[in-house]
Amino acid sequence: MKIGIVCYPTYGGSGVVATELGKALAQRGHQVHFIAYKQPARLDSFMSNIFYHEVNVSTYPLFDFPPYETSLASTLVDVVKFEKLDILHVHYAIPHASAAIMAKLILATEGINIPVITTLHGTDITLVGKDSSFEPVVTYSINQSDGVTSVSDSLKQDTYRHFKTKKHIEVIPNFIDVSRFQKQAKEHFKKAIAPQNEKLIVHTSNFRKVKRVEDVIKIFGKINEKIPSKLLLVGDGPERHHAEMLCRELNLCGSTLFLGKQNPVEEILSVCDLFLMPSETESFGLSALEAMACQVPVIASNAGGIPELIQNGISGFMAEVGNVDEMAAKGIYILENEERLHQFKANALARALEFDINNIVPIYESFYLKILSEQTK
Ligand code: GMT
Repeated sequence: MKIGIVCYPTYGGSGVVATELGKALAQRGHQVHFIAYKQPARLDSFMSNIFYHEVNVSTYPLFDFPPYETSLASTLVDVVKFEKLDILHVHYAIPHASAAIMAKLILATEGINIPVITTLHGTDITLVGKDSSFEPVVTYSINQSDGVTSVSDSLKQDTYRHFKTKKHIEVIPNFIDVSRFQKQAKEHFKKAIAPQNEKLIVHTSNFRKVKRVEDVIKIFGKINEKIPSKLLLVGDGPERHHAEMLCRELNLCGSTLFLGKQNPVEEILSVCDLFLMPSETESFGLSALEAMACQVPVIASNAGGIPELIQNGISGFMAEVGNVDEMAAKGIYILENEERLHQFKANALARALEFDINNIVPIYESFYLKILSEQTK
């Protein structure tokens, strides 16, 4: 198949999933064309059947807001026509789905039918998409897509709750290449940051409000009172400043390390003992899956699609959003007993293996074939 993939090129979850999917599809013999405003971060090695098309947005003094969606739609028309794509798969509804539908309508006037698949990732539905400034366009784009997928059942139900659509939504969960995460733990790194063999607790995110990074600090503070430990904060974003302030206030600066954006994150995760994800909501929680693939159990909120990933009391624990006492208590429970910690680590990896790339990519492939076969009916 010749597949066009539209995504955000940044380190965000939807861009990572889209890029890893494209790379895996190329490995399975498909020709993959990425269309984005910048080369996707994870598109870091050459493959003869992967192509990248940059969307250039013209500027003009009149434009306070460069019309990205228009440029994207025009690029899609061009790439679909010139490369003779079979299918367009767009990740994150805003503005990718509406741009793809616009391209589809334009191509139809020339007798070209391009099936569009939209994958809903989370905030495009739960936070941003349902806002009345976007809702009618997102609804229309979902309804006009030839196929729609969501990364969890929870996100599917959220979509039905917030949008006027009866469209079938296929749930295809996030995935990772578990083998990539099976790195040898970097013992010298661990020794340098935890010389007294302290437990290592980690959080990775884009430090946005939805991640509740201040809860991460509070949970860590409570765990640290009982179990000597260090907190590694990986990533960066608008809430970092507040997190730093709280560390100072709680006197935790000596045991907290702000590591900033790190790639590859698995080298850090593989020396850690516990992952904290107290988010307000997560449609899936890809970062928790990455931690689990490195044998790190997770303490998370019982929100969104998280219960579809974490088995409570087996690969980690969940508590209500904001219940930092409960989250800390469960963290202490896992960390205070070596045998128990070992078991949780093994369980985390076992659960992650269920979401291995080799199990999930064929589901996308079958979905493409289903959508293509419906076109010819
Ligand atoms: O808001 C983010 O966390 C980034 C966002 C994205 O689209 O880049 O992540 C969402 O998509 C990921 C991949 O499908 C999911 O694993 C994340 O749970 C989801 N984030 C939220 O729902 C908050």
